[in-house]
Amino acid sequence: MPTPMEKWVEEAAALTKPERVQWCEGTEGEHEQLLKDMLRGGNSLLLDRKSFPNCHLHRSDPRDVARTEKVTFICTERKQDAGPTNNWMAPQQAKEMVRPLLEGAMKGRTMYVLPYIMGPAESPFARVGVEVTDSAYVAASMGIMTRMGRVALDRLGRSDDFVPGLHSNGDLDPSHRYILHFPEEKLIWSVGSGYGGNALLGKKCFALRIGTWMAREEGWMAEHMLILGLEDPGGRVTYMAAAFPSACGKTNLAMMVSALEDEGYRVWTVGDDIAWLHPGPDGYLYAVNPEAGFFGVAPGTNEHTNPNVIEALHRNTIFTNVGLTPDNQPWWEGLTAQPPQGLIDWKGQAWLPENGPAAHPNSRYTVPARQSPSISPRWEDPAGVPISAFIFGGRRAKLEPLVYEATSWEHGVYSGATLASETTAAATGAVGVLRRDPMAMLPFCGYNMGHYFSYWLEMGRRLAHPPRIFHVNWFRKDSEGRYLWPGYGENVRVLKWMLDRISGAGETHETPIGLVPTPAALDLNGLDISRQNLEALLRVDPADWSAELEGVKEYFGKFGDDLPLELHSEADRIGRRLQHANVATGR
Ligand code: OXD
Ligand code: MN
Repeated sequence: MPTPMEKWVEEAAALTKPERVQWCEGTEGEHEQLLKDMLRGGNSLLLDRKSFPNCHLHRSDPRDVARTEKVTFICTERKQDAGPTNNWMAPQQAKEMVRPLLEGAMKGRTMYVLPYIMGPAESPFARVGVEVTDSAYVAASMGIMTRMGRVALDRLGRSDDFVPGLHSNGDLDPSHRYILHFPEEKLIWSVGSGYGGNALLGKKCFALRIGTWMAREEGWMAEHMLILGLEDPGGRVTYMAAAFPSACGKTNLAMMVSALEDEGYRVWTVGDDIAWLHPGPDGYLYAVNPEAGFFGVAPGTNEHTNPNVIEALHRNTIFTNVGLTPDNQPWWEGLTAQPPQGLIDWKGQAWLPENGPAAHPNSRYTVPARQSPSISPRWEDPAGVPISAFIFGGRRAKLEPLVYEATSWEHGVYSGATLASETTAAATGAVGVLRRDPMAMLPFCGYNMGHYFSYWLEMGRRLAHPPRIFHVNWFRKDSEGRYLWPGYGENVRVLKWMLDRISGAGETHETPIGLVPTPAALDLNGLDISRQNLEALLRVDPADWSAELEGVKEYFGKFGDDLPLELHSEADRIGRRLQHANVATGR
């Protein structure tokens, strides 16, 4: 008797008609073979064996370089369950529309069957998925990003508790591209894109979109959050999880080399993109990282911004859409101050600066997490790590102070729900436009976001020790457009203030939007920052915030009755405080 997984794979093969089917076991030899298949595909090459052993460069179709939110759908029976922030189609209609694109799509190709686990293999919080794909690049990447192969089959046995995902590159024509989620039956279909976020189905599709749905049904949380441990001079490690929109520095923060290392503050990486959080019997939330690798943005990464990842990605790494030096090493903007001579660009052409950057702005590295020198000894702890703080952050040139703390769980949920950020290259569309990205989950929440806010509020009530909630902005600029805060390893100074707050210390100044540190409460030892810049960084301008509040209220209108009343009350409370402050400053 075939297992439920075997049965599903047979059906997928009957639909897509591959020439051959390869079940992946997850061995090293097999990984090598997948990389060879990828090389045979013609869009990949082996990098310099000496300086980058076992590293590959993959060039994708130039029309397929980022997540495509316009063709990403949540397919639920009722439109309201997908909510106003998701594209919606009824499941039947979606399947009828997309099935013809999958029929025979794998003719002449190999179907790789990738059973995988999201989460540490031994963890009660881990879940099994299976992806079938006709892309060797996807198969090799899934081998890095998940626990893939026999380990998943052993965990699953004959159970039907797995999330199936059908992926085909199709013809890569953007007009034939669909990323469909069927949360009611926990199924994923993705066709027409080989890009990571669209094609590595364990990541955004399962761990977030289907994950949020499962989490609400089962009483846990699936979030777009890094997880880090901050070690203090006494050796105690406090864990924090942070949600920033795509390409806003989650990986760099999670892997930071602390500027306060001499004082004994050190950062340990548990995860860089996704957190699955479960309430523990002691009333704390426990986080596991469902992934096994980092799929990070390359441009801007260097010895200063992320020395740990630079060390990690010198072996066993797949680079996607980066530039290439004449001696076969990867290169991207920001890696070195000057581009080397004789560069090949991400499309495989001799690089001409007038044609744009050598590396695509959303070019990536895919690297095993265990290779980071900063990897936490607890990153695979089956029980997860207890979370003491949630941090929300966006990319805002103006308005948002460097950091503030919410005064209550409800206020913290409000600060997450109103998160806004300037858009980046991680998704197709204009870059640098301000958009609301609640909890950094706008592209990833698998159900009605209004209901998701309610669920957040409910979790706060359920937890005896909910994490404290903070909001950060590393990206505030002065009137000349220069960043006010140095960022990267210096961000530990802000984390240290959070640690002080968690332990009941850390001086604050109360503002209408929350608790901002007094300048003296930040450890600025050894940092050259002017008093003026510091004040500008911590400033809360009541008039600017009043304008922001109008934008928030308009945004809230989008959710109608699905928006929890608590969030309206928070907006009113902040409005009243801003009014007082405006009167006090005579505006
Ligand atoms: C990612 C993203 O790749 O958020 O992590 O786009
Ligand atoms: Mn992400």
